[in-house]
Amino acid sequence: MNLQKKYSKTKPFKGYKIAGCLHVTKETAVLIKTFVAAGAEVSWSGCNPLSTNDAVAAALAAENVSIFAWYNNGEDFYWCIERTIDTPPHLTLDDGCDLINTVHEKFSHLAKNFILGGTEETTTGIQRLRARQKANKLYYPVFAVNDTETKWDFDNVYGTGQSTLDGILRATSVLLAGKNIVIAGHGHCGSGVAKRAKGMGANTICTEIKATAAIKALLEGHEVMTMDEASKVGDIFITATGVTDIIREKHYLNMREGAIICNTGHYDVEINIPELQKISKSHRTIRPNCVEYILKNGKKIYLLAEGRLINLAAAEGHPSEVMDMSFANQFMSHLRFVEADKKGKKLPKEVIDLPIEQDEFIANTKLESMNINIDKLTPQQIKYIEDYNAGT
Ligand code: RBV
Repeated sequence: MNLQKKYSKTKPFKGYKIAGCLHVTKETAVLIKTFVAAGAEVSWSGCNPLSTNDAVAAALAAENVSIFAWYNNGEDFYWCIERTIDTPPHLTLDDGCDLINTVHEKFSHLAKNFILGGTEETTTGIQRLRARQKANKLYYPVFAVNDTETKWDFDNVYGTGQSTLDGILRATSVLLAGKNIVIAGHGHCGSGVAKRAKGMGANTICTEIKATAAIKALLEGHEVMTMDEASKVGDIFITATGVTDIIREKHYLNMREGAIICNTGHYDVEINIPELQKISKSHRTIRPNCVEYILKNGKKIYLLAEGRLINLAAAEGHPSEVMDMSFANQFMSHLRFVEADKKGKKLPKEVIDLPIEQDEFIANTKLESMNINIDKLTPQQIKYIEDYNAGT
């Protein structure tokens, strides 16, 4: 809101078109309205078939925002994205790389000759972009919004931690206390989910492939084991890895009666659903976002939100108190492209990390908005820090 107020006066985005591909939620609506207030022409699609809040999409459309998104738009998902580039954008804003990929693969002339730059919101998207860069197939500069301190230390940890449990509760209404909750992946997102699940009284079990992440999980008080072992004891399974086939046939066969499975990673690949279907004799929806599978051996397993990100499919995504910092990073990053363009400067065609000054500005603005003061270093303290000879 602070940025919206400030830049609605100067309108730095006047004459620039931004195409966005990010969950259409009430928080995203504030980001879109901020770009519009700052003079941008905006065209938007959702970045997941099950994450659009239709009321928000309708409200944006009523305000003349060009928006192509509705809940459960699976078949038309890429059609929606393509409509946002019918009028070529100067800038792209992604969450999970689907827009950048579409531009690069289908409209490469725009990627090579027209688009100034892009931003990426999420871990999985950054992973994809780094792979694209390594293959020499990245045609314009992209700011790694996900990798800023004011994004991944808050949105990924506390946002995912809370909204994932919120999604599970809305889809199942089960008691979390006393349950064995298995969290696959102990990165920013998985560690946030594990922390919150523990706080709700669950016995938390983490699975990992990275040794240091596994040690962190252990020292946070979680159990660590392989998915082969965890699949025998878990009551609720949550994947947060960004990797495919985390839960597959042999794990379903190990599971307890009534096990609940969901995913909070960006794509719906972490739970192997075709293998679950293959070993099941029937399935039925028993409440919104909760499908009961009856295996051929008679056991029941509950799959939530079709294996798509549970926090956005079954709940409302992360709350505004963390999205404000993520989206301030989005706004400030796009402003960098526009300012560079006005000066005739070109940025390298790479995935670019954002400078610490952006984090500091956003964090200070956030504290100000909460009326919280922090200390400042005294000149003596600065001198001490800079003194390489200071010792015992
Ligand atoms: N995310 N957006 C919301 N309320 O708009 N909630 C979560 C929202 C983003 C978050 O930044 C994360 O990186 C991404 O969704 C995963 O697709």
